[in-house]
Amino acid sequence: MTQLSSSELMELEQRYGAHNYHPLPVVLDKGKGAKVWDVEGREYYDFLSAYSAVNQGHCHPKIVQAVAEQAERLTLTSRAFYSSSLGVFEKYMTEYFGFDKVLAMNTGAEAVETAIKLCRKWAYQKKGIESHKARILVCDGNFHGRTTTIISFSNDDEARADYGPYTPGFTGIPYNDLAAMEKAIQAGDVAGVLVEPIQGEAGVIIPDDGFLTGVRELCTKHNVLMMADEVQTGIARTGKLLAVNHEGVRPDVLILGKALSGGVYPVSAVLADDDIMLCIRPGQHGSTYGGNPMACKVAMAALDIIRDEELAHNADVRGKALRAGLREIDHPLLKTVRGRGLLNAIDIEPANGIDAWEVCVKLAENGLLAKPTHEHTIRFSPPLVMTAEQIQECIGILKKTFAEL
Ligand code: IF1
Repeated sequence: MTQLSSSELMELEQRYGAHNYHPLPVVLDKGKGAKVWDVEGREYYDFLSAYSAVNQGHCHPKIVQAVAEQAERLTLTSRAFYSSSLGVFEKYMTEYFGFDKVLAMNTGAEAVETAIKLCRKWAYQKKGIESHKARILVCDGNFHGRTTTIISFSNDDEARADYGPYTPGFTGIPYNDLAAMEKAIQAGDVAGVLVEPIQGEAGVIIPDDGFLTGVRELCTKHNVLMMADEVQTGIARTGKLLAVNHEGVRPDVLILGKALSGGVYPVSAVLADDDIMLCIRPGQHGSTYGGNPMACKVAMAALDIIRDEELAHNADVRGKALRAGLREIDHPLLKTVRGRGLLNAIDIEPANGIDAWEVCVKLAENGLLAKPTHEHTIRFSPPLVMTAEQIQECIGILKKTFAEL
């Protein structure tokens, strides 16, 4: 079979695929570590990491090996039967993250849905909230996925318009506002608070120091579940295993996805202690693929790598170097630089017809792939396996690109 060109492949997606995305005009064919190659063989640094799913780098040999071995042995049993992988994975996960129990799903959105269902069960069975009255607090600017319930409590019009009727039971409060959170809790019937430790989609919004500690204290004080969505911030992305670790906070419900599989296979999970997790009983929740043998083996390999290669430490050090390099760029288009670990963003001040999209197109031409989030923000979240030399090379590309703009 002859290899189709980039333009032919883009044409196919345009012609036969739903138009639910607007990708940069780059057609990727291969990946290794922090780099990817397009079908014409051009090399790029990946500064998106599939939205923080590829923290371990592309095609990590240990994950690929786990897939290959398990693919030849057993891929799916469903949860109708036990498997030789699931219990081993569950023990590994609960010890790794320090919770009594884990519930495995596939995508981030499913894990968030799982947390919401778990929270509601707990509200009625343990907290004693009147049936159908439980409310969950969510933050303005949130992004937790794309199911009908999750977009119901989004305030991004693009994500939610014309998908109604919306699921009730969620109350929005400003992000990073503990007073508003306490007031909303005091209004009654609040079962849980769903929070991103750093808001990714909103543009890498980092709350004030003490915010997560404050959420924890309010939740404890009012007997409300703190649910941390670490789908994007977790698994070493921000320089610690979890973003809540920056404040030494332990949520009641921990939601993981994306890099839990190193970008190889969809694996997500919810962790909680017995008092909460055992509120869901047989038949009340699940998924055909959730906790399948491939997922279990892939996730354990992905988490081994995080620990063995000290990727949290690497994210911390490389992130500091990246921000230092970005702050040396003195250019009217570049307004602000922020981030934690390797979850970073810059804000662009559009001028002379050049906006964030155009900056990303130019970066791609110079061999670095990043994507705007919202109109004026560009996220920089490379794989955590970046070496010191590679990050300096990337800073060079960034400097060169701004100099050309
Ligand atoms: C898309 C953003 C990233 C997430 C958090 C749950 C999920 C996500 C905190 C759901 C997913 C994605 C999905 C992707 C774009 C993306 C994203 F720009 F929207 F914000 F990562 F930065 N919780 N995030 O960030 O996980 O069901 O997708 O596995 O195109 O929708 P999922």
